[in-house]
Amino acid sequence: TGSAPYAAPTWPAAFAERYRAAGHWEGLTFGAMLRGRASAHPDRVAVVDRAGPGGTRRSWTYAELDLRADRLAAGLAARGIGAGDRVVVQLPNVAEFLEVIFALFRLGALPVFALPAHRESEITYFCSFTGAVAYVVPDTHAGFDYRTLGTTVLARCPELRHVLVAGGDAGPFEALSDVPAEPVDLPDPDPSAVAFLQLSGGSTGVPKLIPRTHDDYVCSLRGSAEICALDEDSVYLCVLPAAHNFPLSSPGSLGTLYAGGRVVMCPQPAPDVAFPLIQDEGVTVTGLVPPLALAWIDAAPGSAHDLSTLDVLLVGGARLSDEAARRVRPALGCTLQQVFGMAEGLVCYTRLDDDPRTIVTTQGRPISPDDEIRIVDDADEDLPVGTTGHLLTRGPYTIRGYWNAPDHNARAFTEDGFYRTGDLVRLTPSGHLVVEGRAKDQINRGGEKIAAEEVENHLLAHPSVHDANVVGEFDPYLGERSCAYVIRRRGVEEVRALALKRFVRDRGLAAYKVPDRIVFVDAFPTTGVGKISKKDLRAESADT
Ligand code: J2J
Repeated sequence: TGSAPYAAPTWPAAFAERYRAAGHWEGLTFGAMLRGRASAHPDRVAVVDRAGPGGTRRSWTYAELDLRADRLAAGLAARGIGAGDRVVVQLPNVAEFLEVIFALFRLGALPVFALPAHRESEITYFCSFTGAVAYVVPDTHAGFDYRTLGTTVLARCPELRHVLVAGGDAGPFEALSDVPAEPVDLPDPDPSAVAFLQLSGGSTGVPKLIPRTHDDYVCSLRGSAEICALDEDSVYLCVLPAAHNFPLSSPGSLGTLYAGGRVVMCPQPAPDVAFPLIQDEGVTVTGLVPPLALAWIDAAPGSAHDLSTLDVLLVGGARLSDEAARRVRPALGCTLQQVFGMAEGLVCYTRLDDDPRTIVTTQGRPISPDDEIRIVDDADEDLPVGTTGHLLTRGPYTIRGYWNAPDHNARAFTEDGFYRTGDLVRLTPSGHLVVEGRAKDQINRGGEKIAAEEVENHLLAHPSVHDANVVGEFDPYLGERSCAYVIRRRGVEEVRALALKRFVRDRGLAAYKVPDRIVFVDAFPTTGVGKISKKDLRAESADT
């Protein structure tokens, strides 16, 4: 089928050999992984959600999920979707999310993971940049009609042939539930091939896409499942958007399936939705970003729900304060596990048996002994242990380059293949990492990443905007929120903050990227060499 040529830098042969020899790459595809679990324990429940008619409970066994993936793969194949094709998947936390991605894995087609919050700007970019042939959406979710988005995107992306709708009313499009067909024989894809494209938090004008292979991702799942002590009795609550790397793989829904456990899809992260699910489904483990962890800590003591099955709460995506970390066990009665990860690869966990101080004050240590860590200064020189510097990393599940982005790759990776994370960290004597800050031009809004440049470009499109700079500023709940400093253009009608926010939103940008605050200024502070100083802007915002 019509897969456009694409380039994803990969591991040099010597590294690939080493990773295979060490057993990091086991040659297992996602499709074969599910098949194996389904034949070992067909009747165990794989996934549960609340997306049945009228919000009722649904539950699929491993055998059912496996068969559904086969049937959907056959139906997609009949529509001309095949190996190498890209398919943008934008689903909320419903069981179909797993059905769709495993069907695509079986075909060797590449899911391109979008978040439910993404809108026209992001989705048309993903579709056109990847040359996607299909786009999978819910009918409606959280009050938004994805079919209208489907219509817009279809009109703007000539290579897109199918919009498939999961849910009650497909509108002008085909219902996902009408696609499945009698299973057909499909060759198992090459485990070293790219399996999907994950989204990068980004620090540039457009989001970068992350090519992950079966081999490298399964390595991360296996390590995560082990470190988080998952087994067949584990029940993982998927609270964060299912496609995000954290709830997908750390250990996430895929790590849970790897371990033969049960995934429970949580439609909303609020305690009044999640707590009843924990009680009714006997949830043992889940993962949250810090602001949600705080909301749960506050809600748990007064809650009528029994949370006693919960053993482990993973918190990551943004820095958890020591103070909040200390409150997890008293409030929720479970072990805190800090996780510092990235969609590009490297994931660090505190270990369940680490001493309480390490659990509260560090962001853990890498999954694999073959994760290589360097902490360097601005000139890429290694710093003494304990000194804060730029984190560089390389390893069996960390990418060697973004998808189709040679110029950016030259900056984002060292010549010998280390990924420049953009994080400022230090190493404790025990080998744990502490995240001290960030050097990348990104805002971490409670775990949701915003590339400053992407938002600046949208602001600059307004006729009354002369120049714009977006920086992060302190927020007591989110940790960080976004603030846009804007210089207005002279001689044209003055734009106000509210109108400018609406302008950005109307350009089809995800709501979390719309600046929380807009400040109009006459000039930006500059550095000695005349470059705009974001550091000074951040300091300025702290004073206002
Ligand atoms: C400080 N900053 C953190 C932490 C991520 C597991 C968990 C999280 C992600 C994720 C992930 C942090 N303290 N505990 O993919 O598998 C910031 C860093 C990092 C960036 C990556 C996973 N945990 N961060 O958050 O790709 O700046 O992945 O480089 O969205 O989040 O963002 P993302």
